[in-house]
Amino acid sequence: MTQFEKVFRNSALHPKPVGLVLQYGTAGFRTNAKELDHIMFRMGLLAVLRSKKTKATIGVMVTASHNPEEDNGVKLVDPMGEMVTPSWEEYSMQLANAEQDVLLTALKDVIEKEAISMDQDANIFIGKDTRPSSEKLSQAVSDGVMSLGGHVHDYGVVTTPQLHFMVRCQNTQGCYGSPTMEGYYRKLSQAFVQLTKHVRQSTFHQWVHRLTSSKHLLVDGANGVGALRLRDMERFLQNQLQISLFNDCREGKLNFQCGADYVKVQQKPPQGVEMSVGERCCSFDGDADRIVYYYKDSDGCFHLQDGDKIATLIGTFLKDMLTQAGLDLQVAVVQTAYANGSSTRYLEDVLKVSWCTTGVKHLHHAAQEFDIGVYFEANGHGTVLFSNAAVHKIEKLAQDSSIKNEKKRTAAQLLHSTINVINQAVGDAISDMLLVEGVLAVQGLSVQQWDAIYSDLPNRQRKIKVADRRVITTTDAERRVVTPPGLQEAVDMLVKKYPQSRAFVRPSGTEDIIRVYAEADTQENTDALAQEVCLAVYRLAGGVGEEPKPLH
Ligand code: 16G
Ligand code: MG
Repeated sequence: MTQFEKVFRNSALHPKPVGLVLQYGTAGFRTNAKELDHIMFRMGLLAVLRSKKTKATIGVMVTASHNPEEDNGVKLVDPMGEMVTPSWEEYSMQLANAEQDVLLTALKDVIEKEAISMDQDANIFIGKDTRPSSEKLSQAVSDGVMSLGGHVHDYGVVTTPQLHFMVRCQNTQGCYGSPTMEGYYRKLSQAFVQLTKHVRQSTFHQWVHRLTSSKHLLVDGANGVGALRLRDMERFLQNQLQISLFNDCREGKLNFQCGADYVKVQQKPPQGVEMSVGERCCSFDGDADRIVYYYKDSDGCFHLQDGDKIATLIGTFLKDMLTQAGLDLQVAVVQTAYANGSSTRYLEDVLKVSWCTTGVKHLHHAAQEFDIGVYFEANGHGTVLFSNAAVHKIEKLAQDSSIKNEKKRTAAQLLHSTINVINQAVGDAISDMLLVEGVLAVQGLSVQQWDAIYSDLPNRQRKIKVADRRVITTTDAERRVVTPPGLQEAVDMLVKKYPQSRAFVRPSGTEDIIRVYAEADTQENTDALAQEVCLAVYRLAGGVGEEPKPLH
């Protein structure tokens, strides 16, 4: 039987419902798990082609992140651990949506367009989250890979960033680390222990003072894979961090009233976490590639420390360390239009700020432009990228035993530990958490002091249904509308009415709606602005259903 005959035969075991069309969204296919069996098989096929094309290991992660438990999805991982290149998203849709009888034609078309040598070996790493449907769906990915003669290494239940890490380790022949779970835990925790070692040297008194409180962290695992894998990691952390883990999969439902998305969107603490006043808490999302921090003050008020606050903490720390180490490297923070205006104002005074379109793949790409690129979406997706030249300079300085200036030597070593604690393949809740904890400890900052670096402007996000969301096109990192005519002018007029205000409008990449964002000096003004912008969208971009109403 030829390879293609085998694919044809096996594809019948994972049939596509006739007429079903699915889109590769901002971060892969994602929908109700019942609709995904054929998609998984076909993504297995595509991963084999991508592996043959790049002559490298490719990853396939089965997860629907923060979506409800009954959904599922799939993300493809490119050789350096980044998300699959956008030109292949097209192919994934071609394969996903080909009816059963033309699947082979669609497959051969990709092979031809990309001039893929089918004699080349293919190696695929597979991971999955904790959803009940993930087991069967990841088996469908394996079937797809093996039908086309690829080798499978199944990592089982892992976080999305762990799978990205494995792919990067494998394709750098171990330079980035060892492609095993133990390799991941050891690399990150050793770097974290190194980071916190400097606390004792540099700020001994503060360290003693905070000995009990500063090491303690409450973690909401969203009842997902992040909780399981963080448990596994604890023993590697040598008591340098004491974790109280909640929503750890034992009772609650995945992402239900908990997790990073719930906390960010609802702006309130998750269910199931017992927070005391001033205690540092964080929430992961369902596949642990997002993190947000928060705490409760003595008046019982909830304070959210989202991706912007994390970027600010890390960006300014890196800048300080570079100055102390005397290294001439540029640090930039990449933000999207959702970044709170206060964070931008604060950051622009201290380092370079760059803008890009929503979605991790865009931020990652933009951050690669700099010696050190810190990127975070407000929703908690983010990481830090170091160019090869930056890694080289930092490593050289950290190992230079001739440096007599202790401050300089410590700064170089802290930078070196930062490189190793952060997962540069992709935003990683566990790795981001370790870096935040390390930076807070080194700088002797409490969660309140970190929060006080700047105060967020009140903000509001709304959704509007229109007949066709493609009528709205944007420019300038989605901060300005191009079409329909008149809409941007209307937004400009409205923004002028309120102090410190800003608003923008963009079509969602994950839902069939238009998103509206507004911020201003007070919550009242913010809500009034958001309402007026919603009305402008409704009137000028073909709103459907009832006119948007004020929220309160
Ligand atoms: C996806 C993206 C996230 C982005 C969001 C925007 C990844 C891994 N995830 O969840 O980065 O913020 O989409 O959704 O890229 P929207 O287009 O519906 O606003
Ligand atoms: Mg996620």
